[in-house]
Amino acid sequence: MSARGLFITMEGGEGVGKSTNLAFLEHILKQGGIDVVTTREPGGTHLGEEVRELLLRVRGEPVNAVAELLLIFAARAQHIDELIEPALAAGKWVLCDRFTDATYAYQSGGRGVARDTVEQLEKLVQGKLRPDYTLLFDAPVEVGMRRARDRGELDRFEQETLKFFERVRQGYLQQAQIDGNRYRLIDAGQSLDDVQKGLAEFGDELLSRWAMVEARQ
Ligand code: Z5A
Repeated sequence: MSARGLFITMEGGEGVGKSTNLAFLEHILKQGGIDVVTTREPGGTHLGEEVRELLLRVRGEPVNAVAELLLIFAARAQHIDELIEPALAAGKWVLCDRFTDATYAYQSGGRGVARDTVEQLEKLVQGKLRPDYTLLFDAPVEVGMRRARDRGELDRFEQETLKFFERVRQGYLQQAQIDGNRYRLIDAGQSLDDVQKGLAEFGDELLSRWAMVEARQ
């Protein structure tokens, strides 16, 4: 029987390089012989991708912060049940572009929803499921905003203000302090080469630890 897979999440403000580096880490792990599933939030399932479209679309009316929060957790419940848990149980590793740390950072830090409300939904929807590792890509807000804007049209979140993204950044850094062991803080303001050198070391470290776990099975 294979061991339960690892659940690794990539987090950070917009444009910090999560998606680019998720693909890079996936490549390293696959080369190391790991069966990897990549996914994202909101999204990852048909239902989740439909919710993502609802959340990101630019709308004429303001979106209530609790409505936004509940949509995010609705998509997450489906994602866990349909994709994340079955993959982990089958010994696959799941690399996820954003997860609940994003909810603490955006909905609590950014929008001002009480932390306690997010905690309650986290317990309800996830039970004991938490990421094994979280890579937090941190860069000055202007850096990420510039990279996102260089890509063209902005979605509903990307149209937020500098102040909003400053609160999001602080929300993430606060998360990393609360649960320090799980996080790897990555300076995403460095060149992509330097970011990926650090990421390659992290990948090698995980692969050696995994080899020990497998040897014990
Ligand atoms: N959201 C939420 O509010 N609550 C939640 O619980 C969850 C999500 C789960 C969609 O997420 C929105 O959902 C998100 C928050 C909300 N909105 N925001 N903002 P998303 O992950 O799709 O959105 P995103 O942050 O806008 O993703 P992104 O813009 O695709 O950013 P990224 O993945 O971090 O960056 P990237 O695409 O890898 O890189 C951006 C560009 O920079 C690209 O051209 C790269 O080649 C370049 N890049 C990357 N790294 C470097 C370095 N180091 N140097 C130079 N250039 C670089």
